Amino acid sequence: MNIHTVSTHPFTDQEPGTSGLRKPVPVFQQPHYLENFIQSVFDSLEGHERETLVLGGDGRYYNHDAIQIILKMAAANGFGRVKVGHRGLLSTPATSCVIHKYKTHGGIILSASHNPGGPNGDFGVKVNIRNGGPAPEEMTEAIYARTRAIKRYKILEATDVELKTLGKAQLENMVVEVIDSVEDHQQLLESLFDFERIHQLLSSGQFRMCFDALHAVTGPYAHAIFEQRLGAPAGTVQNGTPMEDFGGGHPDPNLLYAHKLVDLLYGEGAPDFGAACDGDGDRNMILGCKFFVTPSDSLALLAANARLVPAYRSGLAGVARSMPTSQAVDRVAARLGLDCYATPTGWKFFGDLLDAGKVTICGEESFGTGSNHLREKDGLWAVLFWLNIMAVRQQSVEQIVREHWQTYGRNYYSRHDYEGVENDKAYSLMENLRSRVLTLKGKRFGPYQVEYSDDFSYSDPVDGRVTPHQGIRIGFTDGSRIVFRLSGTGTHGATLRVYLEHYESDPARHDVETQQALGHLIALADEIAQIRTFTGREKPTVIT
Ligand code: VG1
Ligand code: CO
Repeated sequence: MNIHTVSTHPFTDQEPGTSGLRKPVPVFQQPHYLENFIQSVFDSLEGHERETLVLGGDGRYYNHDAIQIILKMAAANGFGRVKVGHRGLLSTPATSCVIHKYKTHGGIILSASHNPGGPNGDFGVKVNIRNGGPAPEEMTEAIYARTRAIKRYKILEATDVELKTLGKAQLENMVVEVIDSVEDHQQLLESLFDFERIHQLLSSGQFRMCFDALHAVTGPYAHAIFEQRLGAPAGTVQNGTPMEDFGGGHPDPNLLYAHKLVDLLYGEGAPDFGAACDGDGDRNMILGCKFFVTPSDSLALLAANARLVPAYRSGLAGVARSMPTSQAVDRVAARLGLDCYATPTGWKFFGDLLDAGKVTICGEESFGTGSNHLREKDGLWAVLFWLNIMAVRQQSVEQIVREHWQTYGRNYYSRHDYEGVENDKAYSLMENLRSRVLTLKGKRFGPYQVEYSDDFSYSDPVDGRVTPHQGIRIGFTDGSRIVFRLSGTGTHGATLRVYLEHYESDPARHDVETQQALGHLIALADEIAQIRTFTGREKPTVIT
């Protein structure tokens, strides 16, 4: 066999963030950069000899080259088999599904998720473990430690593997199996939802839906599921062909970056339902006719309506949200008598709770929801969940949300992002907050009185592991809240995220524009954290 052991030197910047290692493409293209990281991953995946690895990505620029490198490294490192997505495509939830279904040793997802792609865009590598979920902190720390000590990596010298045809090929002693990217995931989704009822809804001619794949990985999945299987007319799926640069856009399903879909849903003759997913298919945005559903409300609503879906007919074990996600789902949990957990940001923290059977549904304010069907968030799952609810309730998105607010009250919610702030300025702002956070309790700011304020520290209820410094939270006596944290997925400078939440029980006050309803809190966030002074910014770059 033609295995080369290549000498290399560590790169100091290979610390995985909230969701894998993310860097601009030219960083990944440096000689040995990807190889060092992958060797460090393999070294941390104990007992992988002769085992199976799942491999795929969201199709962004460098996906193809990276897959060929990883295949040759897997063969040189003794893997028995790699299941690789057709043309190198596998969404994040589909990868999780394949890992779990075939009980493989783990998987690698090539994606920088919602970050833009192309030669000057971002690339990323996410590592998933046996349960199908993202590698937990212990493992990402072990990988990072390896990257700082690495001296050599192993790679096979061979010609590239052809990924355009399904089937098996041999790469020396390792089998490369090119699998259908959609089939396994589609089957799983079909086992959860009432596809017959959704089919009736989508083919009735009375209900119009538009799905925007943003030229990212969900295109093939959405064509197969909505149009071919569920009877929605051709054209329901837009931008359904994955492109290396996502057509020049951000594959980020929010009001700013999915603005074409938003314009359509707010325009003349708008469809009844609109949805979009992100680059790697784990996020979702839900829109009704002239109506936007915040992800936090969506999570609460799915939990409240879960019994309408076959898979969750007998109820939920519990629910979980990331700490900055609004407390709307807590209100549902309280009423239904369910446990509700608050975890740090990032899907890896839900894995233990799901594996232990403590929760069934979980979600994040960042347009991510999922359940115990997988160990990743799942964009299409959320879209199908909404369709299932609408098919049963025969109501519009807006009616369903408004009824929810009547029952539970409304948690006005928004996230303000300050992107590309100079690192030292962002760190100083957080340090300043941290030094004062414990002194804020009891203080009055206009109509608000601080009930609690801390730097969020999470104790995993399953393994007891403590993860400190997960965001500064300031809670007020009326249930309102401000949270500050720095992003762990950006690739240029620092991104400050400010999460704002205000609770309103009175239905007569459920129609205020969100930024207006949060106006006092927005001003207060600046007063407490001195955002303008520290960052030099007058306003956020992105408001979601
Ligand atoms: C962001 C979101 C977080 C999400 C993460 C990965 O992280 O806030 O909720 O889990 O992206 O999502 P951060 O550290 O930048 O706030 V994805 O769709 O990029 O895998
Ligand atoms: Co994503």
